[in-house]
Amino acid sequence: SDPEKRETTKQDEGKSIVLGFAQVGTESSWRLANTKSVIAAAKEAGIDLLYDNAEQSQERQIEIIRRFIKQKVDVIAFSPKTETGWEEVLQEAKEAGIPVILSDREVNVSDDTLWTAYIGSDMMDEGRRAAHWLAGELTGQKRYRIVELEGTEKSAPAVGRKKGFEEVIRQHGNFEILGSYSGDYTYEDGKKMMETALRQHGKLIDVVYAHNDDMALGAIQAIEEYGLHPGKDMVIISIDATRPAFQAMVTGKLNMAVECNPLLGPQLMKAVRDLMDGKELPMKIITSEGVFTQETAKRELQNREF
Ligand code: GYE
Repeated sequence: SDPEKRETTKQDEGKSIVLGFAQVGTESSWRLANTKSVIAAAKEAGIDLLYDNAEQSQERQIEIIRRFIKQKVDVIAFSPKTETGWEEVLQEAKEAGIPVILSDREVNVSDDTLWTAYIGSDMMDEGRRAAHWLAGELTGQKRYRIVELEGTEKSAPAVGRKKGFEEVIRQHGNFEILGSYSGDYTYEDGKKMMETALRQHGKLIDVVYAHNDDMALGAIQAIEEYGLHPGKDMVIISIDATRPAFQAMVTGKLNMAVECNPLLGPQLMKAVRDLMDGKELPMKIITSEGVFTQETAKRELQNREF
């Protein structure tokens, strides 16, 4: 491109870019790794980061975004707690001319021009991958009964991971979902939901599908307290594949984890810079991910960065 014709950017003027990041909470290992990644990447990229945490309250998250708009940050990024309820505040950002990047969770708004780009995983595909693994593993005449531990109600990962999983499970005749429970991606919620599931269904449960590692680990604890062996008496699968999940696979208590990469900081900073340079961003920047089992966990554990 012709450097003469390029508009002067903030960087040319020696001013640094200001990014407002409204984190959703501190609910999981995934989230902690994500926060670290964003903070480190901003520092590395020389981007001024205004960071705040909504601690699982959508109201607070909206307040934080409103404050960023008032402060006239250059770009806003956030991980929307739920898919819905964002129209108003996103409209305010748009009117203020501040582009918004969705980090790891998508929104459901009628007007797609209210956000600029989504950086994160394909949640439906994660659910599908969990189900494909199950279907390959549990074959034969037996009917397998599944308990599903869902993440935050109406959050994009909970919606996608449920939909993708059920889509594939339905194609196989030997599975049945006994019950679905809903928690906030925390260890404590996972444990409580599993205690309820065990009270209702006891030994009938063959499989526990948790929408994230922390809930799976809580469920593992509940199953052990109930006197059963997670990973043997019941197949336990989860999503994220963080270090604690790898450890649980190594000790044989977790059977499989679908990877969801939280280290989105570098991609986010690149997107912010590109935006500030006047480049057009792709609407969706999707991370590519793997699936891990007890066989591969041991070798991979040492390489695990989150
Ligand atoms: O899987 C879960 C977390 O939005 C992708 O939120 C993220 C999810 C992640 O708390 O552990």
